[in-house]
Amino acid sequence: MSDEIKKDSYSAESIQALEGMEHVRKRPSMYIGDIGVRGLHHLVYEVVDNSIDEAMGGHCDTIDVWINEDNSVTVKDNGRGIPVDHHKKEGVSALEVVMTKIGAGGKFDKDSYKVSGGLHGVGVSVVNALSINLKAEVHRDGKVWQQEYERGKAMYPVKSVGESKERGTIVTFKPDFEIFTSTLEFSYETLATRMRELAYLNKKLRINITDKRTKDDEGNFISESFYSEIGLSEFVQYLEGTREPLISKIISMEGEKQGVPVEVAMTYNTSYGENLHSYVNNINTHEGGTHLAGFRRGLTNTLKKYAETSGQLDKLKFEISGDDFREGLTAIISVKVQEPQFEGQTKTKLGNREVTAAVSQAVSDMLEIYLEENPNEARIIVQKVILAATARHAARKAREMVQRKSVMSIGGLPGKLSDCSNNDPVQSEIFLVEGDSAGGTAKQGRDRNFQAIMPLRGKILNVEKAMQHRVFDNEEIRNIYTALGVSIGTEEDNRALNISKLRYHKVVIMTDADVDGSHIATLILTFFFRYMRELIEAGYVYIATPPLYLVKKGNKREYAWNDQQREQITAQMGGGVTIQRYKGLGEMNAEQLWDTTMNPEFRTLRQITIDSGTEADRVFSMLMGEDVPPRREFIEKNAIYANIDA
Ligand code: 0RA
Repeated sequence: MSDEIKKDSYSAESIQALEGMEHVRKRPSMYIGDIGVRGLHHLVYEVVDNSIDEAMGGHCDTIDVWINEDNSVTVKDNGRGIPVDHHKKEGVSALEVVMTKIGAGGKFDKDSYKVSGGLHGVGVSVVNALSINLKAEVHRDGKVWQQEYERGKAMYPVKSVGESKERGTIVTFKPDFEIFTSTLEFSYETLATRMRELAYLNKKLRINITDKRTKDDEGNFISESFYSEIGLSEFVQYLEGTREPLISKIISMEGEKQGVPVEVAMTYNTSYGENLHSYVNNINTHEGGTHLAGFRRGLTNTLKKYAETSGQLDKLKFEISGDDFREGLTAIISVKVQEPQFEGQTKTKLGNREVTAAVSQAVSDMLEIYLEENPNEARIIVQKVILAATARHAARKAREMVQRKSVMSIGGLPGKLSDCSNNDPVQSEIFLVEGDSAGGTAKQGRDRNFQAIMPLRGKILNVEKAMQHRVFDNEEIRNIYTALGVSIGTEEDNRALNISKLRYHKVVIMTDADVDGSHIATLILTFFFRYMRELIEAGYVYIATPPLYLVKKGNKREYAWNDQQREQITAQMGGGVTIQRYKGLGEMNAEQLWDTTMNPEFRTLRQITIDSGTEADRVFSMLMGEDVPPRREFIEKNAIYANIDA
């Protein structure tokens, strides 16, 4: 009798839990953003976040991540282990509550220091709901406890399956094919990049990642171990990569202001770009927010005051603007906020008002001391600021030219552009083609109704190495602005890009399928990344993929995009084939180019996405910066796409 009552209450609880879980399965995007590659990888971040919380509380120093052979993922930590004791209110074990109740998380643990993220922090139960199966294993109190679930439903109550002297939690889950219909394949690169980032953001925490699907030349699984003894300043060092430093040591500080823990690391290099990366509770806030505003304010105020009192500005004939203080700056700002409010289009903009003053004060305090103690570095930085202000003066004029030109762009399109007849941007495509001859072929092969062609002459300007006014002076680049219908805002609105008049929703980079072509594609991508990042973020930028081979036998012809396909086709045709290796787009005739690369029915376009802003930044600066050998090697090995996650 009492048994039955117990059973009833158990199932009543389960039903309640299930409702929440059903909602997750019905509207997964509400919980994890989307159900594509991004959402898929998000599941891993969610599980790892729980272990990170445990580490932030000082209970755990190692996290292991495995991508298993069957594309399931295992996350293990050496924390306290999720409690398995009976949860009075819910009537089941605490572990089951954490795993099956939406929003339960670790909330019943009031002692631990926890901060929840934007998209992250939805709870491991969400991962459970979206997994075809999940196994939780807890080592605690001398025992191994275990529970398994299918699509979020517990298969049995928590049971003890052995003894253990260790402590910790191991979660293995396999995403559900019913939910993730486009892909179930985890990218090692994507996960490793995030684990590296997390290791830098959480110093003294070791994070290991292993891909059990692939072995290296020596027969070992692909694997990396990330660990940072000092945290953010090592992260800045890593991001700086091959850039030429202006000052010898990275400036770093750590402190707490008004209850907000603030960590900053920064340095200056000889480039003209600004690389600010900000994090709230380990989440990259791409859209910035109040903490970034605080950093800017602290930096500008302190540097300005120092420069003025030092007398170095006395001969300057114009005002220094905020931008000038950030030219050649690389900085990471990491704050922890108890109840973060995330705003903006991608919910990656911090809204908490109180954070601005906290960060600004922390940065001012730190910088004041640094400048006093390091007069040589201080002088170098101020000189750089003055140089930036001078160049900005010149750049303004060049930019105003672009603005004027794009304003008159009706009828004023570049002469080299072969436009399409359709003027609905949603349906229109523009191909940026390497070289005039390939441009000619593309022009013949295209569907002129919705496809525009714009040939680009040879290697376009490397914007990574050029000062801003040179970029806006460059004819090819001005043509791209005008052809796309994109204009640049004024100094006052921070030069925000205006893409409301964008004339094509597909901007396709089409280059030869060789190293030179890769290099040119990288140059163009670098331009988009540095000057039209909004276009990439909106998903408008693509790379065309021309075939590498034409396999012929009699009147049979088939194209191959890689060596494996070529072998397959050769075998299918029964050998005795002629193989043509396309060295460039120019070797194809118009019809071939249409069939293989431009016809929406048969082509493959690779959409460019930015997985990790920090990593993309590092890769572009490495690819396009001063140091040539690593660039060549990287392009040859990866044909550029590997780390840009096309
Ligand atoms: C709440 C309480 C306690 C541990 C955890 C949560 C915990 C959760 C996760 C998720 C992944 N790994 C984890 N490790 C621990 C323990 C409270 C105690 O032992 O006093």
